[in-house]
Amino acid sequence: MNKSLMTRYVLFPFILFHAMICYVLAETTNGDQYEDDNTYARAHYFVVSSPQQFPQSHNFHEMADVDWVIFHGFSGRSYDIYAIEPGSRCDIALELYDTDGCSMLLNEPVDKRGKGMPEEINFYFTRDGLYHIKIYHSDQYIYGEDTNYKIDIQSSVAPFSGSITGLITDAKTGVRLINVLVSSDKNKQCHSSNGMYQDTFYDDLVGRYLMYNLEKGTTVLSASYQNYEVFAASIEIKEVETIEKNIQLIPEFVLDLNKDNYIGLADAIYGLNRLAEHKNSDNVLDKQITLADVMTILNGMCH
Ligand SMILES: [Ca+2]
Ligand SMILES: [Ca+2]
Ligand SMILES: [Ca+2]
Ligand SMILES: [Ca+2]
Repeated sequence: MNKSLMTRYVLFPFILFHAMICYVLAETTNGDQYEDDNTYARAHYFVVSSPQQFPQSHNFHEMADVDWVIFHGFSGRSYDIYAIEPGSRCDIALELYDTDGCSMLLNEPVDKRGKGMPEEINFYFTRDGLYHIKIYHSDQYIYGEDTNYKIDIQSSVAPFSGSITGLITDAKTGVRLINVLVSSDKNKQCHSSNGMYQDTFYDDLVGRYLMYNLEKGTTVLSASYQNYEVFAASIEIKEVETIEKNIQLIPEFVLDLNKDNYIGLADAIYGLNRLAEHKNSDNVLDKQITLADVMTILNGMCH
């Protein structure tokens, strides 16, 4: 075997294997995807009772790491908050806070079990609002490997009306859009959040809308915003469930590539022709036309 073959068949798998080991180790000691969430205003939003919302995976990556999660709780409903699937070194403590993020709703933290064991809170709300969960290790000096856990929140099985929630973003830039009017054909209305809730700014609320107390059945949901195409979709509302529907609004005119005051297939074809003329260069002369623009137009037509 010559030297280059040696490199290919022996050295390369060896390097790959070590890279994988390093990756796995780094994964367990890096902050989870919701960091930095060490204060209640940095909490991430959990959609309760949605089939699309999976338990959120967290860990304690550094000494005294604290994780916060927020969710909408409705009056007259009971909620189960679970910290599950803890790693072998993970001893979870849970606290539940009121809508102000500062007043604890329980007399003491919930920490009934030890390492590698789940914890849970059951709570009945008498007021609608945004509630806060604080999660931390019962021993602040333990962190890193095997301190992973998941958070799940479920509402009790009693029948209640459905909700729709989601993020509203600019289809071209992905930026979250605030104060977008969302309405249903059953006379419900709401606006996407500007992030403010009870005098506190929450990053993760920006662009989120929530429409609740919806009747079972088909609802036509629409969203409109200045300088954007009107969005409309038919949604099947079920009891008990929260439907997650993210809305991507298409900027008007920006995508009217052939300038005929209408966005449609002609613009997609125009865009593709221009890209072909310029050998698929991303920057077409006076205006930037990209393949992403063409995809956005085609996507918009599919809705
Ligand atoms: Ca964490
Ligand atoms: Ca944290
Ligand atoms: Ca515990
Ligand atoms: Ca056009």
